[in-house]
Amino acid sequence: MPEFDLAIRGATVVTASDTMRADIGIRDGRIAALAERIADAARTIDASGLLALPGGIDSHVHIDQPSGPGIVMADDFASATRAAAAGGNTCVMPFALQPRGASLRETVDAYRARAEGACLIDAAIHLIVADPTDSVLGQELPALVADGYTSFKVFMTYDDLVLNDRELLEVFAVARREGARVMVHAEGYDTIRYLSEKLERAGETRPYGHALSRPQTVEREAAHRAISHAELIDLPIVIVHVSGAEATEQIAWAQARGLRIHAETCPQYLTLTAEDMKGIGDADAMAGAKYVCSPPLRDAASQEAVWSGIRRGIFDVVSSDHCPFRYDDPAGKLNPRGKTSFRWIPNGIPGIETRLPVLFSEGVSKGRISLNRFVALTATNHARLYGLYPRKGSIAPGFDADITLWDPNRRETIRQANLHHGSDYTPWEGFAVTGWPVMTLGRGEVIAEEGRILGEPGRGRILDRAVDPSERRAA
Ligand code: DUC
Ligand code: ZN
Ligand code: ZN
Repeated sequence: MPEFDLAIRGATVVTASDTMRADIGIRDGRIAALAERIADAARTIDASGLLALPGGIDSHVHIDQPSGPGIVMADDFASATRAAAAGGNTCVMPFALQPRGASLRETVDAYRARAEGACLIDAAIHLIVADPTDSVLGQELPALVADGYTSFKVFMTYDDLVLNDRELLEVFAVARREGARVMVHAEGYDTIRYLSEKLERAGETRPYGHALSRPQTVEREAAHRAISHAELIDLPIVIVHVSGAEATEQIAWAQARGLRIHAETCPQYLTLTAEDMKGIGDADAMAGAKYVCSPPLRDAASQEAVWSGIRRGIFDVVSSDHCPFRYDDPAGKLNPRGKTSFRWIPNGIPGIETRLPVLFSEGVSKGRISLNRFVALTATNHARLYGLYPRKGSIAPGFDADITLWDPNRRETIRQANLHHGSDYTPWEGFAVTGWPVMTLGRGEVIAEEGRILGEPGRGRILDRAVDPSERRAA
């Protein structure tokens, strides 16, 4: 009887801290050994010339999420997790969004039921707290945290989601008491409304108006406010999808004060700009809608500021913020109201399958970040921030055998035709990359190889998490 179910031989194993030539022995879906040479296995994969990376963890994705009247998200759990696996990921973290007036418990139960049996890779569910009533704060949230939903997102904008300052403080206080992780969408509601209405009155309704309605001051002010609230409550928070220089500056300032402010950015803020929203050179005046996301894309100077923040350790994670809508679809970007004003174009872009190649190519291949930092930004830190470590996020004995075999030299061009998501476009159409996922293994099973999906839909597990007891403190 061979000692291992599977051996991966000849790869260069990369973790957040080390790079080593080692064989990987896998038993019962877990990494059982890491050694120069391991014993016999029932099956062997020759990975000579490839990197073995911890499978990507994408801790910020939107899947099958309610998106407003008449608007339908382009991915369900099956298509999103297929695309994720093809792009080298082994775990995603989508959001159960509480509609105002609804019970958080019922919301997450219904959302989880849609995920169960549909996912190709593992998933852990965050909550979105949109209606922090007394019973949500006093009963539902503490019980849900105890049940393994240990992270939630709050919004500082959007009619149906915005929390006022008092509500933010109340949610932060519950998170502190329960040891939960809070993610903050930092953009100021009133300023966006003021600017949007002013732009519309002036006839600026193009998709590009979206960028003008949410300048960096809007994100900077909200980031500062969230940081101040977090300081007051003494709660570490994650400021998500940081788009530009000004919010980055606020976070650097907070961290220099010794505050535990974590930060996430996304490949779109490193590679695309607001100019893309003008649809220049495109016969279709609405083409800029493909790039409408929030916070909006910025400029080249901001890209540099965010890269600098990544290099200086200000950012913990790079997520996709995959929020997919179809473009040429009345239930997507080109919905009837969206054609009348940027205000009605659903916010979000697809990126679950392209996150790793884009970041690897622009980061590692271009010499901006090390291989180890890439692993930290795309897997290890996600697991650490959201309670999946030491089950996921590294390659070491005891971890789930979630591994991506990566060709660092492979040149590819990103094409919608080759992607697996439900959207009908990619913002990175024609984008050339160096570095590509060759094979994705989830808990020791090959689930994607060279763009082909091999694993059975429904094999992915919905993961519960536990809080770190040291994070639980009296309010
Ligand atoms: N926030 C997100 O996190 N994703 C898409 C749109 C948004 O506002
Ligand atoms: Zn957001
Ligand atoms: Zn998002």
